[in-house]
Amino acid sequence: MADFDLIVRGGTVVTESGTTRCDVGVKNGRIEALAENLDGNAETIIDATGRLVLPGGIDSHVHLSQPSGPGIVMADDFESGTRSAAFGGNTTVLPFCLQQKGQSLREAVKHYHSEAEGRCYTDVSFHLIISDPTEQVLGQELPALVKDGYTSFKVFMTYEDLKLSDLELLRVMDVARETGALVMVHAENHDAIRFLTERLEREGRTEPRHHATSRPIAVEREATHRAISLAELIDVPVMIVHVSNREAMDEIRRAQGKGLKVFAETCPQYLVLTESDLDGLNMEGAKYVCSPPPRDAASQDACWEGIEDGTFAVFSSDHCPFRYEDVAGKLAPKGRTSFRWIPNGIPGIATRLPILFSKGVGEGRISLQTFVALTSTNHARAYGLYPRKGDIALGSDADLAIWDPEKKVTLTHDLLHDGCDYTPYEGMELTGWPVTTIVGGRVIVDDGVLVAVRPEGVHVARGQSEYVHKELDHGTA
Ligand code: DUC
Ligand code: ZN
Ligand code: ZN
Repeated sequence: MADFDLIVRGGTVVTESGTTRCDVGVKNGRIEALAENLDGNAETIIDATGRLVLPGGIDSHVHLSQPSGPGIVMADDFESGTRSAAFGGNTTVLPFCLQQKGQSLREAVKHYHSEAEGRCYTDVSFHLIISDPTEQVLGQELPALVKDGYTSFKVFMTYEDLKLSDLELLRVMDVARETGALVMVHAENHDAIRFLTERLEREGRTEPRHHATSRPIAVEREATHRAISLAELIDVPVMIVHVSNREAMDEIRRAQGKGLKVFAETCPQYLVLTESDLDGLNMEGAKYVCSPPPRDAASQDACWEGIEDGTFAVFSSDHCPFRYEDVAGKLAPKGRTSFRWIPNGIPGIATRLPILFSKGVGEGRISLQTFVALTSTNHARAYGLYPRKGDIALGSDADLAIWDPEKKVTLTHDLLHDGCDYTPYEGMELTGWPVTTIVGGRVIVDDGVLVAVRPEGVHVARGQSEYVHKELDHGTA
């Protein structure tokens, strides 16, 4: 009988804390041995000479199979979304389970599980989106769901059907404090966006690029400040998601400097896209409509600075895919009448890691260790998956991404294997690519080919976020 199910030989293993030449022995889905020259045989041996062996990417901010308005269909379900995730070097993704107004949270959770069951190539674990914080939800459902391993929830400060009032935000934060959950905040001021949108529409300025005009930096900065202040009142940690610019970062840094448990996420679109991408002729700009919108070159620089100095704990995709050439997607008829009806979100589940690797590690902005922390380990720590995930350590799940650090790739949509029909990053030249993705010891993608026979990823119940009790050393990098 073989000693191991799988051995990855000859690679350079990178974790958040170091880089070593090391073989990895896997048995029953876990890492069972780490040694410079591992004795023993295995059913499968992968030669990783000249390659990097990293903890598989964890993308803690993705949207799959989410309802997105009448007639609109999200481009990825759990099968296509997690398949694409695996092509991009990810082994776990954290999608959202969205409570519709009037719906019980437990019902929503059941529904998303039924959508995901048997369809995931990577492992998954749900966050909750609280849109209707009734007494029943706050008093009973949320505490019970946190106990069951749904230990993080997202709240929105904008969108008609999702936004919570300050009072409701405080109530949800209070439950998070009581239960030890982590609150994720979408920080944009709803009334300000509504006012600006109505004014733009009255002026006939309805093209896709005015999506960005209707959500300027002040809208995000104000809401970020308010979310932090509310969290301070409750004394609860928060994660400000998809931060796009320096002014919002200044709010976050000020809070961090005061010792508040304020954590932050940014995404590839804020590093490599700008508002001018929304200027495309006809409806082309719709391909880049997401919220907050991409800003300008100075904002990109600011976000890079935040990545380098540890202001950002996590780097996620905010994958929220809609097909372009599709009346159920970006070219929905109503979207032609005003930017406000263009489905809001862009794909990025497969491109997150290669973009940060090439532009961050390759161009000398961050170390490999910081790359691993920002794309895997910190997600595991922030969302209660560590040390089962996010590390290459004895006993951890054998979730690995093997990278060819020299591979030159011109991004094209064909490489991504998602349900979308475009990538906002078409034509981008990158160096470094995840060539093999292994989930729980099973090879899922190898050399551009899906080799998994069937989707066998599982839902993972999570423990408490390490960040809830984190002693503040905001240099997470
Ligand atoms: N917020 C997200 O997190 N994703 C897509 C759209 C949005 O507003
Ligand atoms: Zn959001
Ligand atoms: Zn999102």
